[in-house]
Amino acid sequence: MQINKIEGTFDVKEARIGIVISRWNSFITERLLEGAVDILKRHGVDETAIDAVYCPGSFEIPLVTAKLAEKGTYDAVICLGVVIRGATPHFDYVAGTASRGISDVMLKYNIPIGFGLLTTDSIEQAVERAGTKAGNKGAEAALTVLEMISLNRAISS
Ligand code: INI
Repeated sequence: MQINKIEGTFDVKEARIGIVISRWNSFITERLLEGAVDILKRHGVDETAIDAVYCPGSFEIPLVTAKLAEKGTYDAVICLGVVIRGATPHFDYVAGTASRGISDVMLKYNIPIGFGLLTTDSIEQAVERAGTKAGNKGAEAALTVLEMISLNRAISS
């Protein structure tokens, strides 16, 4: 085929990454952070180029993400949070507001954002997605932003 195929790689050396991490369910969000940082470092991102900013809960993630994005100094932001469904509609408000807010920031500031927000029915499901039998959602989000940084650069070049 003669088409021009443009795609990202995971080979992103020079990149400044902001990570927004919620303290709510911190025993799980800290595992997501470990997964994300591990992937970034193993793909050549310098530890000193990674800033982790802590916020109270997932509801606050969009505001902190917007603050980082508007600085214009980060190539991407990774959002890490865990919202576990309880018996009340509170879950839907927190998870829905956080998810929509994160994607709003991505489009408003035109910056790749890794969506590492776990929304699960139980703590067990969250643990499974934070470095045990179902992988690590923080690591997945980090891989995604590496590809998106590379893709953005390829499209712009
Ligand atoms: N925040 C979370 O990140 N996860 C949750 O599971 C959660 N629950 O269940 O309530 C949660 N609530 C706090 C919320 O994000 C805000 O910090 C709080 O409402 C203050 O604005």
